[in-house]
Amino acid sequence: MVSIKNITRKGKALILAYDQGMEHGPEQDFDENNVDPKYVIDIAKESKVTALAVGKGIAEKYNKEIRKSKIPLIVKLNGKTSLYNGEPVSRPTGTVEEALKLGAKAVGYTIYIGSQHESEMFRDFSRIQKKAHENRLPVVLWVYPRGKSVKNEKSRKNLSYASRAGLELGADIVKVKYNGKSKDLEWISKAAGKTKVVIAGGTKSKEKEFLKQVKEISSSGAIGMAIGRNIWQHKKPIEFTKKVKKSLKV
Ligand code: FBP
Repeated sequence: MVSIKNITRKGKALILAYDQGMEHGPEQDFDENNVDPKYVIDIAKESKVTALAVGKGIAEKYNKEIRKSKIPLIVKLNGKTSLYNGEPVSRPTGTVEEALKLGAKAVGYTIYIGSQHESEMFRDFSRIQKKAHENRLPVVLWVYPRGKSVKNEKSRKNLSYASRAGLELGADIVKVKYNGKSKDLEWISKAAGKTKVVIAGGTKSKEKEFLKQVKEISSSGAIGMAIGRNIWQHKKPIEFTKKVKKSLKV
């Protein structure tokens, strides 16, 4: 089995996610500070998260800064923009060989289960997963139920379907959303079997509410979280990340 120890600490994970420039666009998520990848790499470094997830372009252009930070790198190998309006689909934008050259300790990939394009995404992902494992690289799979046929993206049924699909597709870690119900998360984590579960952060919420959720998540079967906006949109990201780490026991 491929080990996830390079992107976790004591079996726990706090991944700093920074692929929103592609997924949502700079106008929606960024300000004068966090539009600069260097600002976010510095947060990763100062707050000692267990890994930083970025797309190939940022991993390439900021490779010197990322390597200097010593934060384990996860290179996302697919992505799409929010300008696209059809049934959700995300196709490869990079390869495992490129990720290895950039010094990646894992690769990341997004799949929308339930989309009409699900089978294409499975086919693309199976090639990436195979290549990554041949090179002992773990795979983190963002699995989001989405598309015309998905009525509720955050139902227990669909979230556990996502975590289970991640296990069956060969992901080492699945990243899924939290629906606010810890009992559901216990089931979702169980459905993932030996594949570990991390939870996405979501849109920026009030600090107190967010930290309460982090506590629930850490005691409901997930090994941690992959957070973006709630950290790098925070006015004091390093102090805030310390609190998150404490609750996650990272
Ligand atoms: P956040 O913590 O900012 O929600 O990031 C998690 C994440 O999975 C990102 O990696 C990704 O860009 C984004 O959410 C996708 O969000 P969605 O497709 O739901 O808009």
